[in-house]
Amino acid sequence: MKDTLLVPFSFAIDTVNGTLAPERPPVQRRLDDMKTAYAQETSGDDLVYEVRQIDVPTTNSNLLSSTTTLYPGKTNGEYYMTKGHFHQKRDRAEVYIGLSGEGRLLMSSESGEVVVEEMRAGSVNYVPGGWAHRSVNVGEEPLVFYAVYIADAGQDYLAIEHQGGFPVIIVEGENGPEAVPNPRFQQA
Ligand code: S6P
Ligand code: ZN
Repeated sequence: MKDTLLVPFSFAIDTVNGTLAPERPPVQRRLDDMKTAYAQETSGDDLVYEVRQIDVPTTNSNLLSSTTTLYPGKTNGEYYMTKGHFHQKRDRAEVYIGLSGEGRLLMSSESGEVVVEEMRAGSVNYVPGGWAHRSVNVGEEPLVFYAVYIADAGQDYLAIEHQGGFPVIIVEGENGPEAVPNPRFQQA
């Protein structure tokens, strides 16, 4: 079948707050939406992050992209973070481009390997297929980044829930943010 020919388009990103022009409605995640994501159960209506997606058809080898604005804060000593996911189609890769703030990108494979990378304005993180990814705001300002990925990737949040999160969590240590073992993690 012949691919649909899309018309080229452009957006402008506000790199400090992650909003788009033309505007896109944000998906919002509050503590209440992620009660079991943290090592200790949490709740509350505090806004943790917002995602604004530039929609394209999820077929025909398009690239989906979005901004994430992850607010600063902590719950039970853990920095605010995204839920985190594997891609539903495990081999789909993704690129993260840091726009502002300071964060950590937590990546883990299905066999439990872990890699933690830094995120800041100008950072580029490559997430290969097969690696779950979660971003964490370790600074005082919103962490804003742009993500680009193959449009049919999909997000598998359940696999992360089933294994009790990621193998490590990011907490404030004596010398700043540090990764420590997640007491809830169970190798799938
Ligand atoms: C999508 C990409 C990001 C995240 C966003 C929120 O593949 O990795 O756009 O969706 O940062 O994270 P999460 O884990 O709630 O989808
Ligand atoms: Zn992803």
